[in-house]
Amino acid sequence: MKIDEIGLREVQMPLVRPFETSFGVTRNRRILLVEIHSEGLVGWGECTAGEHPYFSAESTDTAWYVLVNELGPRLAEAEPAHGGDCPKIFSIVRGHPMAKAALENAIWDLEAQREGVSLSQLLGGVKETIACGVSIGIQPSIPALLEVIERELAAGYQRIKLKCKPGWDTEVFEKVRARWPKILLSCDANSAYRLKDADHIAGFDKYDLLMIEQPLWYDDFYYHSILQKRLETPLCLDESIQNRRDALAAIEMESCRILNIKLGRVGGFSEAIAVHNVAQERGIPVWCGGMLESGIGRAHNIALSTLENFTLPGDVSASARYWAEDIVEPEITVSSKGEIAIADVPGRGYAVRTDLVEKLTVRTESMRVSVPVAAR
Ligand code: OSB
Ligand code: MG
Repeated sequence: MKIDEIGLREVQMPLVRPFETSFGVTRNRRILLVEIHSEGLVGWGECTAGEHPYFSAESTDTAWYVLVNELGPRLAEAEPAHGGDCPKIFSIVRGHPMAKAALENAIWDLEAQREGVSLSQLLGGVKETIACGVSIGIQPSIPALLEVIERELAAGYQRIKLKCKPGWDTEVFEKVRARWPKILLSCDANSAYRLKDADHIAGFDKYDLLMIEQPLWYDDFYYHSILQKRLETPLCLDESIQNRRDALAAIEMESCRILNIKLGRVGGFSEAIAVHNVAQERGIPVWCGGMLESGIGRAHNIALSTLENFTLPGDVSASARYWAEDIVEPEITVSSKGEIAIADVPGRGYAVRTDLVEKLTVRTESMRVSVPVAAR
């Protein structure tokens, strides 16, 4: 497709409540959005990099740099026919998967519109509704946490995930299980433990957790495989899995029994589908993770979650959990059964509120096709 313009912008969006993980607190999101104009259509993409390089090596500012100086010009010059062409176009650039995903996903978004099919259909999705869970940040106190869980269960969410870290784990699980013995409950440590904590983590088995997400180092398979042998509870890897090869290594080493797939972390839809497929072939269930996305990234997560092997509820929740006003319409809502219904319309299924986006924008850059990358 002929690309007329690639627009890059940073929007700043305050979260309705702070979100605390083992690596820090997020209050305001600085989100990069890309819009790709082609033959009268506009495809949108969201970069899920954090404000700081704490979840992974990328940040809003590293992504801006690599999008403007490397990825944007290469994509514009290459004129890809399909979203699936993007990984090859970007392959000279090492790393920066969240920056790559923003562009690749915008091309898929564009392609779905051009073909007149929903993004879910274009990806090979098979579901009409997807199952939703929530990720609940570390709270000031256990009573405060119980109140949040109460509210999320009343809203219909099918699975509760608790962020945890040393000092915010067993006592918390104990109180939550005492109140709700039967709910689907999991935890996510974002690499807050070390192998010397194995006995302590084995103590989590008592709480019948659906999974323990990324307890050890962010880039590890080997020590997770040792830990998994000592646990009844399945481990789930998030940070460690950057591509299909990682997924296969983790599965073969028995580092985990469940995979979290995030579009940004794996570099976009092509690699996300590849991870999904290899997990499915090996009988490993997957679910879609979240990165506190705006409605644009969320719409892409929803479409991805319609693939067959997304059999566990994802961290894909309603706009209102994050934003006073989301930048898409309709805003994303979750039914009282904890489901999001897939709209059978061309493209991503949620229109971008361009006036609001404009209001939230703090900087822009236009990457027009002019000089070939090789000649710059
Ligand atoms: O590890 O899944 C994670 C948010 C930011 C960074 C990492 C993670 C998360 C979440 C939130 O758990 C998921 C969401 O609701 O978007
Ligand atoms: Mg996680």
